[in-house]
Amino acid sequence: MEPLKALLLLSGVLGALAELCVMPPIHSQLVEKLGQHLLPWMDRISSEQLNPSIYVGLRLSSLQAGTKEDLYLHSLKLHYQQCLLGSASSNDNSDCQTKSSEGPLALYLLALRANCEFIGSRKGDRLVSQLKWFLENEKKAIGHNHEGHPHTSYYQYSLSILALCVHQKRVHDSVVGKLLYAIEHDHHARQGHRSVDIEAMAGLAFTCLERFIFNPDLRPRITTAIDTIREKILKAQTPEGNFGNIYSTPLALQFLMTSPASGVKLGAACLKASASLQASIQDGAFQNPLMISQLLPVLNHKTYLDLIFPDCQAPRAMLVPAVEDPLPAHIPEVISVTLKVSSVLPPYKQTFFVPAGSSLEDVLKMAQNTGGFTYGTQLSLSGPYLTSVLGKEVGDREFWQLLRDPDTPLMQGIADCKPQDGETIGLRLVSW
Ligand code: B12
Repeated sequence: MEPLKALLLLSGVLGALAELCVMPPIHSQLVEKLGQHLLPWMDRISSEQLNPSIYVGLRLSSLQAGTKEDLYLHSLKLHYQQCLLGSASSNDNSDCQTKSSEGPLALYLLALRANCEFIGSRKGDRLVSQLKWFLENEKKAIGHNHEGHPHTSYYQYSLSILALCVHQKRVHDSVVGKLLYAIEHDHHARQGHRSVDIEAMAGLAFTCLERFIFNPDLRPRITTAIDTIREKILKAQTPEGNFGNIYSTPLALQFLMTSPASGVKLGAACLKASASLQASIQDGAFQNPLMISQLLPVLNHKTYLDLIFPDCQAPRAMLVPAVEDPLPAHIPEVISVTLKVSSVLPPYKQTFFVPAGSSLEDVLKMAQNTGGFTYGTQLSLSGPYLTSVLGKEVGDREFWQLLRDPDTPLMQGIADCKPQDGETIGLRLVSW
C-alpha cells in the first residue's frame, strides 16, 4: 500500500477509535483487590445472603474463584429454583418472596447465562413465564395512558427485559413499548439522580433488543431511544468525569461501551470517566459487593450484553484471599456523630460518641440501645435498606433518605457510610 494511503487509513482507524468508548487498562493489582472483596461474600451461601449479581460480575471479570464459584452457582440454583418452582410452603417464606420477585429473578437468569446456560427445560420455561408475567403486571400498573408507574422501578423493568433478551426469549412489543414511552417522555427520571442507572439499564436492554428484533416496526424507535439515552448519559457527566455519580458510572460505561462509533466525542468522555473511576477505586470507594459486581465487567472490557454469547473458556486469573491487615494496637479515637430526624413529631436530634471508622449502621445501633431511637431494615442485594425510623414505616413509593446535613443525599447505604467526626446525618421520609 502507498504510504499516503496507509497513513490515511491509520488516521481513519484512530479517528473512529476516538469516537468509541474504550476503557484503558487499569492496574491488575487494583482489579485483584476488588475481586478479593467479593471472596468473603461468596462464603455467605445462606439463602437470604445469596446475590446473583456477584456471580455475574465475577464471570464477566478477568478473575475467578475456582470451586468457590461453582459452589456459589450451585447454591444459587438450589435456593432460587426451590423458591421459584417450589412448594407453597417455601413460597410463604419472606426470603422466598424476595427471590421470586422480578429483579432478583432477572439477575438469576443472567447468572445462568454467565455460566453459558440457556434456559430450555420445562423448569426453565416456568422461570421465563414467571418473568414475563411480572412484566405484564408492571405494564398494567403503568396503564394505558402511561399515567401509572411500575410496582418496582423502570430499573427492574429494564433488567427483566434484558434478562429475557440475552436468553433470546421474545418480549411482547407492548412491554417494550412502555419502556420506550418512559424514555421518550422522561418518566423514569422521576426517580431523581438515579436516572443514569435506569437509563444505562434501559440502554443495555434496548441494545440487546436491537440485535434480536422480532418486530421490525419497532426498530426505528429503539434506535432513537438508544441515541437519546447516550446523549442523556453524556450530558450527565460531572466535571470530575462521573456519569451521574461514581456509583452509576460503571453501568453507564457498560452501556456506552456497546455504542458504535458516533459523531460525539464518546471516547474522550469515557477516558475521563475511567480516570475518575480509577481514582475512586484507589480511594477505596468501592467496598460494596453489588457495586463491585457492576464495576468488574467494565474493567475487563465486558458488558451485560456479552451474556448473549458469553465466552466461558476465557482465561481468568485465580483469586487468592487477601492477607488480613493486623488489627491496630492503639485504641481508636472516639468521634461524635449527630443523628437528626425531621420527619417525626417531635423532631429527633441527638449526638453519639462512637469509635472512628464506625458505620452509620453502628451509630443507629448505638442510638437504639442508648438514645430512645428505633429503626428497622430489610436485607437487599445492596445491603441493609432502612425501612422504618422511630416507628414510621415507609409507605407506597416512599423511602427514608440518608442525608449529610443540611441537604446532601448520601451516596452509600447505612452499612457502608462511615460518618466523619462532628458530622450530622439526617434521615428524611421522602416520596420518589
Ligand atoms: C431504584 C433504586 C432506588 C429506589 C428503590 C425503591 C424501589 N422500589 O425500587 C429508591 C429511590 C427508594 C432508592 C433509595 C436509595 N438509594 Co438507590 N438505587 C436504585 C437503583 C436505581 C436500582 C435498585 C434495584 O432495583 N436493583 C435491582 C434489584 C434486583 O436488587 P434489590 O436488592 O432487590 O433492589 C432493592 C435494593 O437495591 C433497594 N435499594 C435501592 N437503593 C438502595 C441503596 C442501598 C444502599 C441499599 C442498601 C438498598 C437499596 O431497593 C431495591 C428495591 O427494593 C440502584 C442502581 C444500581 N446501580 O444498582 C440505586 C442505588 C443502589 N441506590 C443508591 C443509593 C445511595 C440510595 C440511597 C442510600 C440514597 C439516599 N441518600 O438515601 C437510598 C437508600 C436509603 C435507605 N433507606 O437505606 C446507590 C448505592 C451506591 C452504593 N454505594 O451502594 C445506587 C447504586 C444509585 C447510585 N448510583 O448512587 N434507590
